[in-house]
Amino acid sequence: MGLKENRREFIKKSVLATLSASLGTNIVFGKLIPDGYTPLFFEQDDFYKRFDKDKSMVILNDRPWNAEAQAHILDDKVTPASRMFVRNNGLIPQNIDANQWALTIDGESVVGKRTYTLDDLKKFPKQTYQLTLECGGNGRSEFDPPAKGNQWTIGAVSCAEWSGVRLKDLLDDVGLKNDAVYVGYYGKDTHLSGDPSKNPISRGVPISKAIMDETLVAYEMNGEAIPLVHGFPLRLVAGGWPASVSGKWIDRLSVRNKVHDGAKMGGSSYRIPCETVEPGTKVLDENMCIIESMPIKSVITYPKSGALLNQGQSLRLRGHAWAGELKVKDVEYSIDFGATWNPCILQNPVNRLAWQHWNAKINFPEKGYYEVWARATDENGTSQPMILPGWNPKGYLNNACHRIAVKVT
Ligand SMILES: Nc1nc2c(c(=O)[nH]1)N[C@H]1C(S)=C(S)[C@@H](COP(=O)(O)O)O[C@H]1N2
Ligand SMILES: [Mo]
Repeated sequence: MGLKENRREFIKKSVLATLSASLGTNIVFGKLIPDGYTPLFFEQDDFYKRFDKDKSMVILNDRPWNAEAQAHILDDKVTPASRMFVRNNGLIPQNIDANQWALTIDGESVVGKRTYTLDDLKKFPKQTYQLTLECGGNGRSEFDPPAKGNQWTIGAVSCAEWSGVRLKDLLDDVGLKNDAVYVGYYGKDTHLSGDPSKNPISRGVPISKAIMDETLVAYEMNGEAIPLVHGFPLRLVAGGWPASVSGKWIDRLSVRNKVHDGAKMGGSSYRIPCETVEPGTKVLDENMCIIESMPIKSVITYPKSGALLNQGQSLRLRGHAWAGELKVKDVEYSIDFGATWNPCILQNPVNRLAWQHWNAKINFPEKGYYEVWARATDENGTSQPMILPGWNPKGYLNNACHRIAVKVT
C-alpha cells in the first residue's frame, strides 16, 4: 500500500469512528462504505433532528442550510419554529454563550457607542408582535430565464410571534446625530470561505423603518428563546420587508450616515431594476434599487394541493395574505382559471405587519379536475398578478397567485 492509500485508509477510519460515535452504535460493514458516500441516517435525519424541523420541510441546500415549508404546513395562524423556513448565507455560529453575548451600537451617526448585555436589553420595555418574514427570493423557481440562488417555491415565508426591545428605544438610549440615515446589522455567522474578516451578509434598514414601533431587537420567538437556526440569542426583526434585513445572531448594529454598505447591500443582491426590464436583460448596478416593502401575496394552506372531494361536498378553503407595510384589503378565489373571482372572508391583522387569515366556502358545479386560485389585493388596490410579475436578474418578489389542484369524484 502506498503512502497515499495509507493516508486515505487512516482518514476513512477516523471518519467512521466519528460517524459511529454520533450514531451511538457501530456501523457494521462500515469499512465497505464507498468513498464519498453519506449513510442515509446522516443525510435524512441531520437537518430535521438538529433543528427540530417538521419532516415536511424541504431542504434546498445543506451548506449553508436552506429549507422551505410547503403551503399546507403553513396552516397555523402563528408559524411554529418547526415549520419556519431556514435561510442561511453562511455557517451558523458555534458554542454560543448567551451570558457572554453583547450587542454594540456604534457607527458614524451615534453620539457615542454603547454595548448592552442580554440582561441590559431585557430591562427595556418588552414588546411582542406577530411579524411576517418572507425571503425576497420566495417564488424564485418560477422565473424564466431562471435566476441563480435557492429555488424557493412558496414556503420561504413565516409569521411568528417575536418579543424583544424596540430598536427605537435602543436608538433613543444611545442618542443619534442628525445625519443618521441607515442602521446596518452584523451577525456572528461565518462566511462560507471561513475568512473571519468577511461577513456572509450585513444588511439593514433606513432610519424611518428602524424607528417604527414594530421593529424589534428580539430575544424571544413564540414565547421561548429564539431557536439557534433562527438567530439565537438576538435578532433584528423588521417585518414586511425582505427577511434579509432581519439580521440573525446580531452582536453589532451600526448607525450609518449613508446607505449601509455591508455584504449583500450592493450589486444585484436584494435589489431589482428600478424600471421594469425585458426578461434576461443585463442591468447595470446603478440601475438597481434596494427592495423595501414586500408586495401583496397570499397562500392557500388548506387543503393540500391534490385534495379529493365527493360531488356535492363543499370545501372550506383557507390561508393567509400579507402585503409588506400595507394592509390586505380583499382576498378572492377562482375555480375557473381566473375568469371569475369570488370574495373570501378576510380577518384583520392581529397587529400591523402580521399576516391576515382568510377563508371561503366553495361549491363545485360538477365532477372533474379543478384548480383553485387565490388572489389578494392590498389597501392601495394593487392585486397579485395571476401568473408572474416582472422579471428581474435575481428572481425576487414573485407574488403570483398561489393555486391548488382539486379533484371532485
Ligand atoms: N446573520 C444573518 N442574518 C440573516 C441571514 C444570514 O444568512 N445571516 N439570512 C437572511 C435572509 S436572506 C433571510 S430570508 C432570513 C431568514 O430567516 P430564517 O432563517 O429565520 O427564516 O434571515 C436573514 N438574516
Ligand atoms: Mo432571504
